[in-house]
Amino acid sequence: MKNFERHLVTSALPYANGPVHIGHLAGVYIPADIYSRYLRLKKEDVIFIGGSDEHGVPITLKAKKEGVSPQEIVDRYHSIIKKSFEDFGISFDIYSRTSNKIHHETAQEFFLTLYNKGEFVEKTSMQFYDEAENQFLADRYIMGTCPKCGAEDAYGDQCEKCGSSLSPEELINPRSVISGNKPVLKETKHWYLPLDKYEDELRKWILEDHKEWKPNVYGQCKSWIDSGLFPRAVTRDLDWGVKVPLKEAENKVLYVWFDAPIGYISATKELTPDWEKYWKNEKTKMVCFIGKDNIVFHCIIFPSMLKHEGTYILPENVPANEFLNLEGDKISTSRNWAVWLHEYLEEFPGKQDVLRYALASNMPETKDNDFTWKDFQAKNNNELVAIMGNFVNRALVLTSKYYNGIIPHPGADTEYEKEIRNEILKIKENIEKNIENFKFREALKEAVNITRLGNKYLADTEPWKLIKTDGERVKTIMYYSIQLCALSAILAEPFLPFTSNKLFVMLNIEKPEWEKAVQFDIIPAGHKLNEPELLFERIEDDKIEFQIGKLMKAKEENELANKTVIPQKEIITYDDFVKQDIRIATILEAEKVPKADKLLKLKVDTGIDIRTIVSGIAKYYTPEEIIGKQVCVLVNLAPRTLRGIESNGMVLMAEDKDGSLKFISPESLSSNGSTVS
Ligand code: B3M
Ligand code: ZN
Repeated sequence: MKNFERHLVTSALPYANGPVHIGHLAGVYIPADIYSRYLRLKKEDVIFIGGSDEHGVPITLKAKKEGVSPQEIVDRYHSIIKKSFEDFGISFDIYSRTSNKIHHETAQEFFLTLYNKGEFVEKTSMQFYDEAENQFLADRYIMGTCPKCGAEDAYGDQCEKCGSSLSPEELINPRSVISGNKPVLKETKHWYLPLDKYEDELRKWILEDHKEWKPNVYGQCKSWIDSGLFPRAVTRDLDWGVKVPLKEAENKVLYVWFDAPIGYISATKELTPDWEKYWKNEKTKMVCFIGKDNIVFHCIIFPSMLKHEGTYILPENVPANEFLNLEGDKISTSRNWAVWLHEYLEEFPGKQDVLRYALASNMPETKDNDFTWKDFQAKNNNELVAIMGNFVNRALVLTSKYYNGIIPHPGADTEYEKEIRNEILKIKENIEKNIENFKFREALKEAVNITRLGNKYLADTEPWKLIKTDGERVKTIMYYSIQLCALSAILAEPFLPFTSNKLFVMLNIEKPEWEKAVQFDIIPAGHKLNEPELLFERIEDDKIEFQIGKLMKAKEENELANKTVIPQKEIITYDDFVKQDIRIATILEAEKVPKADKLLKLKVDTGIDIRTIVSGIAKYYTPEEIIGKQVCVLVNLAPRTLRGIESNGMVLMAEDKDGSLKFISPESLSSNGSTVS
């Protein structure tokens, strides 16, 4: 094991093309934050790097869709994302962005070093081109049928259905995402990172030297390497991104996956003039937190770039998480199947730690996991409130009641107190060991065990009974209970920073050092506590039902959007069509038909006559709002009797996918009796 002197913690740079959701937090930012907070508490030299990834096709596509510039898109989402992270206490030392000048310069310099060392392979090839749009179709600009699984909406770089990584020429029936056109092939030159040449060194570095990596990460790397590596283009024919710093490549930019990880370096430069100490010194331990879809980039491509640039260290570990699903379904921005962080905070103000807790205790560390609102509620009510909140509250309230909030002097320890001391030693050790091995769920469990222990202590010793017979013993029990509160506040800080702070305030102490969290004299006898408050509150069913309702609504809207339009009916002749006599008419009167909740009885002026029509529109219009309105009426329909009323004709309506009805009306006032054809 190497002896490291400092830590460089990076977390994947989210694309600035949308807000962040619980999947982002659980997959990357909560584990990275727990790890960094822990190292800081241990007084290690650590920097925690984050930022927005502001290049790449997802951003330009979004800009195009909204008719705004890519810069406008990234400005908007960078600030939303940054704020969400701050709100949830993700303790970055810097949260930067890749549109910064310093990043463009750093990425260009990096490219040039590799270029000058002759690392790249230059290749001219035929690539897909959209003639109507005058644009090459890189990555997500091209779609087609996946050659591996047959999905019809695979992208030029990846099929989201089966997860295969693709290149555009593999797609069957390729089409341009911008215009839908069939692309043509056009010659272009690009620069490639020859991963095939690096295969042996990668095999040794990962498969032999990093057997300790998480099995999901190691496994993915092994399968990449075993199936053979190929040169990877690091330039693109696009106009949004970091310009390729070569005269002959004026209209090209760096591939987003080439520039984005360099973003970690540029952000460090921005943070400190001492940045080289973190990036170019073997005594630094670099750990990259990412989601599983980023493994190849962080384990194979980025390390190859760093190694062949020549002056940088490589990641020591890449603890990628799997995915978090939501209520049994894949989280999806386009389907609005997500819990957005900014919306959560509006609906659960001040409850950052509840979400942090629910996500950390259910983190997809080894396999995909599911977030459900019921589970969120249970974790809050049965764990945070019932275990941690309950213990702290009992300890503080009893101390306030018996001693006016002043910590009593303890008597001699009994076996029970000795046991508690031993337990705490074990708990702290377990928390440390688990965090250091990226087992955050286990670590969190241990942190909660402190208050579990406290609850058992109170239940076993029953100070509320003892106070009548053995006041001295109660002093010891309350003294120990308060120390346990303090220990829990220290050891839970990496996971629940807001709660921990709140607890320090109630205990009326400054944050003690992590290493002290085995001692039982953190708060001295005679110290006065502040007024106790509840640490957590129950979340009732109505709040949870509201959230579930929101998701159900998103599901319905989606299903609706995906419903196909009714197919065309069989062909008719002009003569068939003109048999219908449709006229503009004005609604003169309207009233509800008694005992029929769908029907309105209308009196309309058709220009020919004034007649009665019964129409099934009561769910969509009130009688008052339609009086005076002009509509289209089929006047030569045979009369029908509905609820005893003779209806003479039919008001034409547009029926939407969800079955709702709307009038078809002339664009401007027309005379009644005008024909419609
Ligand atoms: N923006 C992809 C993603 O959000 C990408 C990560 C970059 S990390 C350098 O999944
Ligand atoms: Zn596929």
